[in-house]
Formats: sequence, C-alpha cells, structure tokens
Amino acid sequence: MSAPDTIAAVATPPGRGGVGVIRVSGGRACDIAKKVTGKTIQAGQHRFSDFRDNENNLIDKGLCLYFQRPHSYTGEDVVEFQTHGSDTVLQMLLQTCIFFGARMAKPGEFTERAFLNNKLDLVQAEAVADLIESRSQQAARSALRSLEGKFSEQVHDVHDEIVQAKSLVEAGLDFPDEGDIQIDIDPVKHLLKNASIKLKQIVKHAENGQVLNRCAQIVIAGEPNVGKSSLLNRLTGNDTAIVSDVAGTTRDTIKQNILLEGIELTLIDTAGIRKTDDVIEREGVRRTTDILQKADLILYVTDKDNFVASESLPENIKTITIRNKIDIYPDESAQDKNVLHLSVKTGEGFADLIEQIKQSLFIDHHDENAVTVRQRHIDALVTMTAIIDDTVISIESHEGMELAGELLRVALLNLDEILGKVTSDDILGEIFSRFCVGK
Ligand SMILES: Nc1nc2c(ncn2[C@@H]2O[C@H](COP(=O)(O)OP(=O)(O)OP(=O)(O)O)[C@@H](O)[C@H]2O)c(=O)[nH]1
Ligand SMILES: [Mg+2]
Repeated sequence: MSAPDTIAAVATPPGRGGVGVIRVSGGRACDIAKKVTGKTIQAGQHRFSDFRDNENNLIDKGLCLYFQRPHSYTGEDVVEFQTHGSDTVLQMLLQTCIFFGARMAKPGEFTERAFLNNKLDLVQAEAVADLIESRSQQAARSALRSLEGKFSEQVHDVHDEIVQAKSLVEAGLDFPDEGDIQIDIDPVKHLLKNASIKLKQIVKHAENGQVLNRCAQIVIAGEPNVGKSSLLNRLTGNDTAIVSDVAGTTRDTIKQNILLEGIELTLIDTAGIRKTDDVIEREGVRRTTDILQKADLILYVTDKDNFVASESLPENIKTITIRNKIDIYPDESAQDKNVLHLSVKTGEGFADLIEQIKQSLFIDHHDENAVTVRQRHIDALVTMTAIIDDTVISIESHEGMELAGELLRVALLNLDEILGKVTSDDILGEIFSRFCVGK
C-alpha cells in the first residue's frame, strides 16, 4: 500500500482571532516546515520563526511545532504553524503548504487518519466531533468520557466475556462424537448473564449521554391566549415572544435555547390551536401540529376557560399539562394531580415545573458515567442484549449449543462493528464527512 499523501488545513475556526493554526500531517510535513521556516525542526520542539512563501515573501511570524510520528494526533508526522488569527494570513500559509507538496485535507481527515493508525477507535473518533459540538458542560464531559475510551472500555469488557463464553461453548462442540462429554453450562450462563447486565448498564449511560447532546425540544402548545408566549418568556428570561391579550397573537413557531442545569434545551412557542378563517393563523396552527410530532416534551398550557381539551396532542409524546393564571383563577376545583398549577405572572408553581421538566427529560442528569455515543451504537447494544438473553435461554433448554455458538458469533460481530473493527468504507466516509475541515 502506498504511503498516504500529506494533508493540510486551517485548524482554527474562520474569522479573526488572537491565534490561527495550520495543521499539516503526513510524510512531507517536516520538509514543508523546513521550507516555510527555513529551519530544521526537531521532534517535540517548537520554534519561533518567520513563515515565508515559495517566493521568500514574509507571510507572518509565529510558532512552528513538530510532533514526530507516532506521537501525534494522527499517528503521522504532524506540523502545526501558529500564526496571527487572520483568515488572509492563514490562507496564504495554507496555499504555501500546498505549493510545497501538501493537499487540502477533507473534513475529518486528520481524525480519520488517527482512526486508521489506531490512535482512536471509531467511538472515540466520533466523540471528537461531539466534543467540538458540545454546547453545555455536561455534554462536553460526556463526550470527553467517550473520547477517553470509557465507552470503548466497557464494550471491550463485555466483548471479552462473550469471547470466553463462546470458547467454552465451542470447546464442547469440538467433540461431537464423544457423547459423554458434557459442557458445563454454569460458567457459560454466568458469563452471559453478567454480559447482559453490563450491556444494559452501558445502554443506560449511553441514553443519558444522548439526552445531554441531543438538545431536546420542548414544545409549548395550547389554545390561544392561555399564556404560552408568556411562559416562553419567563423560561428564557427575556421578551422573545410578543404577549398580548388578543387571542391568536403568535402565528409562527418561535425557538429559543436555554440551559437548564447545564443542559441545553430548545423551547418552542407555537400558535394557539383553534379553528380559524385567518389564512396566516391557519398556517401557524398547521406548523404547531407538525412540530408537536417532533417534540421530546410538550408543555400543554391551559387556563380556566380552556381547561384540558388536549385532543389535538400526539399521544406518544410525554406531556406536562399546565393550568396557568392561578393568580386570577384561584383553584376552586379539586387539585388534579396530573395537572401542574401555575402562574406565569407571579411565578408560583415554577419550581415544580422545572422539576417536572427535568424528570421528564433527563433520565438521570447526574449520571457521572454518561457517555456520548450514536443512536446506531445504542441500537446495536440493545440488539446484542437480546441476542445474549436468547443465547442463555437456548443453553438452559439444553437443546441448542450449536445455536448458542452461532448467536455468540453474531453478537461479537455486532461489538466489532461498534468499535469500528469491521466497518465499510461507506460508513467511515459518512462518519468523517460530518467533521469540520481541520479536525
Ligand atoms: N393574570 C395572568 N395573566 C397572564 C398569565 N400568563 C399570561 N397572562 C396574560 O394572558 C394574555 C395572553 O398571554 P400570551 O402569553 O400572549 O398567550 P398565548 O397563549 O401565547 O396566546 P396566543 O399567542 O394568542 O396563542 C396576556 O395578556 C398575558 O399577560 C398569568 O399567569 N396570570
Ligand atoms: Mg403567543
């Protein structure tokens, strides 16, 4: 196989800043550094130097760092140029690196090389993207746990147990003619039951991590004039939406992100649901109906006049029903435990609302083991758990050692796929194309 070519990209975000970084990776990185700086640079060294183009014009002065393979992010020789954070300077320097033999890196190509050089497994590589994109501290921590290999470690651990169980099963199958050789099924069962428990725990931590990263959508819906926009404004702490006593004030969906206990959520205010001849309002109601289907949580707002007529809500989505305006409509009716009584105006009942939102959305928002993984990982783990449980049943029924062996083989394939040991080029391409250039 021919050695991969040398790639280069601006590693810092576009725009002006204190520092800009060009990253170069591959066999020619050192040579390019020498041509740009006019100096030889040693491994692990950083040198302050002139950066010059191929016609010897000064582009900028800055630091040049050299990470010798395999002790670099990609596992190849990597050189980084730190310049002043100007797009123009960075583009001139990048063009120079290309002139001296690099080519433009594709999105995620540095991380892809790190993966191909076994610096990271696939879960860790994807965690890099999640860490870059994380918009809350908890999401960043969860991505970092994956990047540090916590999820991969747990998957490896289960992998080892299944390998052991499989070899015990296969040892029995190797002596089919010796009828008196019995497989001791207890250790196999023990290993598999353990694996199943661990898998369920991994799925739980992964689901918790997902909540942190997904930016759950909370849709505020209800009939006109019940106080939906007022509720949005109170939750966001500013006057995002127009509030008035005219029914049908909000005609569009209004989105705003908030941080709740360090977790980012999207709040969406909607047009009040009612039958109307107004074309614009009707479009608003149609949008409300659409967005309700995609909600992670619905805050269904009512007041005394519009008390719980929720037939237009999707049934399968968690909903908190709120009876607003208790400051003017004191609660003369018996308190319905399923309805949260609130006054957006006075703030009464807000602490309860926040608590209910947290409970409804965050499976366990203090999970110190939450890890960030993709839905396909969770799906694969859930499938695996079912396979392992089926294997235990087939072993207990004493009928299917061959079947058990086959099931375990499939389970291991699933695990390998999660860790990226067997992954098609298409999937890899898809994964890394979602990264930014320079990472
Ligand atoms: N007294 C009282 N008035 C409230 C409360 N919440 C909202 N209001 C008033 O109710 C009226 C309607 O409020 P909005 O927030 O515009 O209601 P909405 O549900 O967004 O209405 P549409 O956009 O028309 O669907 C406004 O006059 C608010 O000031 C509350 O808790 N108490
Ligand atoms: Mg409104």
